Amino acid sequence: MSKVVTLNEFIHDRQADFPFATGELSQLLSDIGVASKVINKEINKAGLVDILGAFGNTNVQGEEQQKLDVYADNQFIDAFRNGGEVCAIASEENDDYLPFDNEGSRDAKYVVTFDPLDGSSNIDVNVSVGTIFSIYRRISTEGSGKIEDFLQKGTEQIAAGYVIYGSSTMLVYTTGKGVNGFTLDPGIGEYCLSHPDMKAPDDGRLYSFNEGNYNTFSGGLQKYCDWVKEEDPSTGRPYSARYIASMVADIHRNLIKGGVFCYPATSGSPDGKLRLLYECNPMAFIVEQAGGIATTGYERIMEIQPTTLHQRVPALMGSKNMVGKVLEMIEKYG
Ligand code: P6P
Repeated sequence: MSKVVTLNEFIHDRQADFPFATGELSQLLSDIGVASKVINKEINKAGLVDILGAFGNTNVQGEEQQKLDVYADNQFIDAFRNGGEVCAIASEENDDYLPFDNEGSRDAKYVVTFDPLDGSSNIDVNVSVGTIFSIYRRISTEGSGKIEDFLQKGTEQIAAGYVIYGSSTMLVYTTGKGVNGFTLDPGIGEYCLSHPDMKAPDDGRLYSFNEGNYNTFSGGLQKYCDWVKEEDPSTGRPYSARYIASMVADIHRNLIKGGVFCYPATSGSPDGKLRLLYECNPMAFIVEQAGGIATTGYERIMEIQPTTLHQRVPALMGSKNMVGKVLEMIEKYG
């Protein structure tokens, strides 16, 4: 039986990947792991404890805040503030970024953007939800973090990852040297390396589109959604629709089995629904590091210059050849 490698052991072993590494990033990744384990416990008992139901507030997106959203947000904020590696955070649940002015954090070298609990409307129907995070090196030179620290292109990410709270709880991350997945072993309370060097298959048969928006898709996307339904055994068609309205779960499945995820501009979300800083960029970093493509349909997601914290972009990402086919249809039909 091969030796179990825990997340902390792996992070520590890979520290040498970073020239002049002084351990801060390792500590930060470890802090994220600990916070996610605390949140996982609450998610697993959500049906039992009266913490379901909307918190009553609405977040900057105008979405009702589920109590677990707020709980998860607070857990990560406390972990980052107390960990001493982060000088500021930006989160889906907070209208503005949050600078840390406590002694140990004010001069820290990293900022983190995160969605503490993506897909949280799925919690009370027991569908997988996720945490998504991006880590950047600050560019401001003194004091607490500043807005410019967050408005960096996705190509500047030092690390990115997600936690999927599903049939098992997994933490998947990249530091730009491949993607590795760790499954939480509840028996020992440790994330253990279960998916080393994850690679997205170049091809697949799963497509993740909310076809309820079909009528407002661009011509190219409508053509693709028609194309996947045609009978053609030589290309494995018809494909299978797999969409559970939880970005982390949909993309995680597609990374493993091969597939394409798309949340384009729609009449309800003319710029797309998903947020650039803490959903699309981190997931794009992971997908690209796993050998896939992550685009808006017109440009590489990680090349977009952010202008605001909560800006939305269209998202098309997954297996290289499947995304390529969608791009071909967009090129031809708009
Ligand atoms: P729709 C969840 O609310 C989320 O932000 C993503 O996780 C998911 O992919 C998308 O929205 C689902 O949106 O409009 O299809 O329900």
